[in-house]
Amino acid sequence: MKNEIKVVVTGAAGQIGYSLIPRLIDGNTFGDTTVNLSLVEIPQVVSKLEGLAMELDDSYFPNLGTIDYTDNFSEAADGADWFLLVGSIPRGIVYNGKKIEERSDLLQINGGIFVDQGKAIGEFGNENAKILVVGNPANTNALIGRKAANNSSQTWMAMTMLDSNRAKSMLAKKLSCNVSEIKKMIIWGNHSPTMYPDFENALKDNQSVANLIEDTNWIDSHFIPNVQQRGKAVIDARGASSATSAAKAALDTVIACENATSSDDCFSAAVYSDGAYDVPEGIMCGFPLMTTPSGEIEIIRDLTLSDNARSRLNLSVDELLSEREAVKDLL
Ligand code: NAX
Repeated sequence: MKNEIKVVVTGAAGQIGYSLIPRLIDGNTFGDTTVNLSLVEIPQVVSKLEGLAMELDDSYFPNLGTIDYTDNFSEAADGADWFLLVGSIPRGIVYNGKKIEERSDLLQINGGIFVDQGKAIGEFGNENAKILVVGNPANTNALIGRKAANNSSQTWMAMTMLDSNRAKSMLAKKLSCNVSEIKKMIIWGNHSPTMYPDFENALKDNQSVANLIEDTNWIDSHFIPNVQQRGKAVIDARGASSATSAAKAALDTVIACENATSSDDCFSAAVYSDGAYDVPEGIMCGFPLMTTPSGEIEIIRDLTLSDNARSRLNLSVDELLSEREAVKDLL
C-alpha cells in the first residue's frame, strides 16, 4: 500500500456519501495510509460539501490528508488512485422538465455523465487506478465509463457487493451461523432484479450451501427473489434507498481489492467480460473475483455452473445486452 492515496467520491453530498466518506479515512479501509479526498458534486449542491469537510476535520481522523471539493470532475480526477462513482440521477426525479421513470431514460441520462467522467479518468487518473461504479444502472454506467476512459491499465468495476452481503445475511440466518462463515457468495450478472445469487457455489464449512439447505422451496421462493428485490424492500420500509449498507458494501469492495483474497473465498463485483464462463465479451457482468498477492483483480475461472444457474445467468446477461443496445450511441 502507498503511504498516500487520492480517492475521488462523486455524489458526495448524497445519502451514501455521508456514510461512506468518513470510513474511507478511519484507518480500516486503506490501513495506515494518508487519504487525500476529492469530493465531487453537481454545481447546485457542491457548496454543501463545505459542511461535510468541516465535519471530517472535526472528527479526529489521523489518516485524513487533504480535502478538496469541486464540481469540476477533471480537476478532481487528476492523479487519483481510486474513484467511487456514487453520483447519478435517480429514477423518479424531474430532469430537464421530464419525470424520469423509464430505465431507458435513466440509461441515457446517466450514460452521458459517465462518458465525461470516463474520459477524465482515462486522461487524468493514475495508471492502475481502480474505479467502482455505485450509481445506477451501475453495470452499464461502468461499461460506458470504461469505454470512454480507453485506458487498459485501469480497472473498472460495478458494485454487486451489497447484493452479496444481503445474500450472506439471509443464508447465515437460515443456517444459524455468523455472516463471516459464508464464503464464495457470488452474484452473477446485472445489479438488478435479474441478478443470480449463487447458492450452489456458496460455502459454509467448505460445503455447498445447496447441500446444507434441504428446503429447495426456500431457495427458490424466498432466498433468490428476496436477494433480487431487497433494494425495493428497503425503499418500501425506509422511504429511501439503501445507504449505510451500500456504503459498507463499497468499503468492502475497496478492502477486497486492496488485500489478497484467501484461497477459500472470492468477492463479488461486475467486471468487463472477456468471455469467461461463456458470458459474451463486452458487457460488465458480475463474476467471482480474486485479488492476487501482487494486487491484480482477476476472474476466478474454475467454478461450475449447474443448468439452473446457467439459465438464470443467461437471463441477466440478456438484460445486460439489451442495456448495451440502448446506449450504443454512447459506446
Ligand atoms: P442521493 O440522491 O442521496 O445522492 C446522489 C448524489 O449524487 C446527489 O447529491 C447528486 O447531487 C449527486 N450527483 C448526481 N449527478 C452527479 C454528477 N454528475 N456528479 C457528481 N454528483 C452527482 O443518492 P444515494 O442514496 O446516495 O444513491 C446514489 C446512487 O447509488 C443511486 O444511483 C442509487 O440508485 C445507487 N445505489 C446503488 C447500489 C448498488 O448496489 N450498486 C445500492 C444503493 C443505491 O441504490
